[in-house]
Amino acid sequence: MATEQITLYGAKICPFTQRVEMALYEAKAGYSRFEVDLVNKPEWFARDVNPASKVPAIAKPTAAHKRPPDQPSPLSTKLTESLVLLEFVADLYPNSSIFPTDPILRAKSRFFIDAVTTRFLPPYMGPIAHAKSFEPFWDALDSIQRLLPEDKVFAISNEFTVADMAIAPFLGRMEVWMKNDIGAYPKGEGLKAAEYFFNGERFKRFVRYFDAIKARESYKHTIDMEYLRNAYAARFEPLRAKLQEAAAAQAAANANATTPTGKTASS
Ligand SMILES: N[C@@H](CCC(=O)N[C@@H](CS)C(=O)NCC(=O)O)C(=O)O
Repeated sequence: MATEQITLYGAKICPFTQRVEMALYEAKAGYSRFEVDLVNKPEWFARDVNPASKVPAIAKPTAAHKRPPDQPSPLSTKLTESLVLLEFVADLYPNSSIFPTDPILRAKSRFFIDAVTTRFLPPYMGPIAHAKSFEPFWDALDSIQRLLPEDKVFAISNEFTVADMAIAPFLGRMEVWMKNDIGAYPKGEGLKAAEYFFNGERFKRFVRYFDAIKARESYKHTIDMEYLRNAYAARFEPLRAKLQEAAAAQAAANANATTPTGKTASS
């Protein structure tokens, strides 16, 4: 199959894009990549690539429909949804070992990915985007940690598979916001969280797993920590300032409400 015709439409900020790009890299696929500016998307993107207007998306034109990435043929095949795309890449490259062939390991991969979607992702943005307590997030990490086999390097086996690619980009982004103390939460909370996660007792197995992920070339090649740091700071520092202002205003209002007014010492 002529896979060099694949175009991946993605965005550096987007963890779902990184999932798919890691798979393409691990499978040694030939592909071109088009960076979509999510704030100012090209007018043809929703029309000709993904009606949901989201990245990642893959275009796979036949020779007859081959065009430059910024002029995609409406007639070429378009596929979307990162988890669907992970399986698509695995199907295109059956010898790549990114998706196990053993039925039990395939089922385990799917189970792990389901846990990432249903347990890990829901509380994932709570602390950084909404200044919510870290507790639900720690519990979610714990539930994933319990799935990691003690005697294997990765989530399912010693092979790096789609199961690992499903979670890796989110761990990378978590590392960026924690270690740089970026988030809607009060200053200092990110660093405390980083200390708790990376150096504490509770997540030792998880950290070992994350270290193995970080050693993969496919991970290093598809993540830009500096870019993420700047993008997150631009987005979440103003949010923190706004939340703190609101909290200060509320505290002042509460203080006024409890201060007796109109009373003098002689009255
Ligand atoms: N469920 C989708 C989620 C994709 C998604 O939410 N992508 C975001 C960027 S990370 C997006 O394109 N959002 C549209 C926008 O920002 O306008 C997947 O797994 O591919």
